Amino acid sequence: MTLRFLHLADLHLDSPFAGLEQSMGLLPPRFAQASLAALTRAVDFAIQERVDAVLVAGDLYDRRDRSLRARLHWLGALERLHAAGIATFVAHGNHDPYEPVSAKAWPSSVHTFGPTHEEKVHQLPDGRTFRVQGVSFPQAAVTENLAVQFSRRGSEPTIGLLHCNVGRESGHRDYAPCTVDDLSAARLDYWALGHVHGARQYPLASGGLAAYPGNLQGRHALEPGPRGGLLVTLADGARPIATPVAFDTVRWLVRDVAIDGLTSVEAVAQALAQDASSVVAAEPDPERAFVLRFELTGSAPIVAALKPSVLSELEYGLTEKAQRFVVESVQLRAELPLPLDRLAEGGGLVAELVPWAKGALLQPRVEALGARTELESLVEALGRLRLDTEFLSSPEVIAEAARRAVRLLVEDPP
Ligand SMILES: [Mn+2]
Repeated sequence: MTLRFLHLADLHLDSPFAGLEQSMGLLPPRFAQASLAALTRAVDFAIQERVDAVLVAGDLYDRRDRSLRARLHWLGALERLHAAGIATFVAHGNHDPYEPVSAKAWPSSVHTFGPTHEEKVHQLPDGRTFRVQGVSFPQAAVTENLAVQFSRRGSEPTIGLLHCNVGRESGHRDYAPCTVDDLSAARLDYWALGHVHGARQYPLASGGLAAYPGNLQGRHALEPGPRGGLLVTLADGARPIATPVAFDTVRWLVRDVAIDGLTSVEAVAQALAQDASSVVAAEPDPERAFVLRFELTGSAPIVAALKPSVLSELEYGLTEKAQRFVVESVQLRAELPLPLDRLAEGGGLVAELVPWAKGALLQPRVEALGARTELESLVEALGRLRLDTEFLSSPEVIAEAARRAVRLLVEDPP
């Protein structure tokens, strides 16, 4: 017997984009409606693929007040699935803790898990049967391990639906913490997880699979790249297969643009416009738009002209004309070049420091600084400059110290 599910989590419906508040008025409506449009795409996919069920592992809504627009859009999605004969299973998370009233308007094909763990045995029209266990967050902050409440109760394929933090991932609130071993011990076939916004898959020692699909639609620059759900196939005697499917209608990307060799702000603007065009041109889906964060890298004298106000102008200039992309920000990571070789000609301490400075500036990882003798001579050189050397505990710190030492020498030669 084979079953196919669409697994979604962290829809955060009607979530505003972070970092675009200033330019929201300039944006085409698709940017403000991205999270809702992504849900529409997920439902289109579920219907087209004729999946056996849709599993939703919490954080349907972004805010506790559950905007009416989000609720109506969610209801519309459920009604379409219902009309297509597809059951939906829902467990709530920390952004949308369980409220009995919320599910009242939903169609009868929606199975909502309450704040007490339970199992639902579900039979499809053709007689195939599977079990879904789940539990919803009763309030936002759940500190107990909910995974230990789950365990296999029958031979039918069994799925666990849970919003939780596996392995206590940092960057996410440590709610319903549990371990991969806890998940394996329950001997379920598949764990449909929610909470962690990056996609993760954990093959379990029990033979099962636990997975986070990641969120349905990226919401800021730290959620870049494709976002969507998992198409899960459960077949007898095999580990489940979970295949990512992108549903995001607006994709966040962080773009590195090297400005070495560019000699004017206009040239920088052109480089950014060109990079944005290449992103759009490489996207096969004409409906997908982008939010870009540019990071200017490299080393060029033009850095001196790239003041914060100029960076904002670059940002707005690009966004104004955009239909398929907008710019969240233009960030300066590039450095002013230092006249190192000329400095070295002078000999003495400066010449001694130049190779270090080059290493620090040209090799960000500073592998060259790992060698012991070189390290000692740098510390000695810095000591002669009367810089505090006690804190030189890592290659990165040494690189930064070398950079400062060189700046000092440039500004105030010995
Ligand atoms: Mn979430």
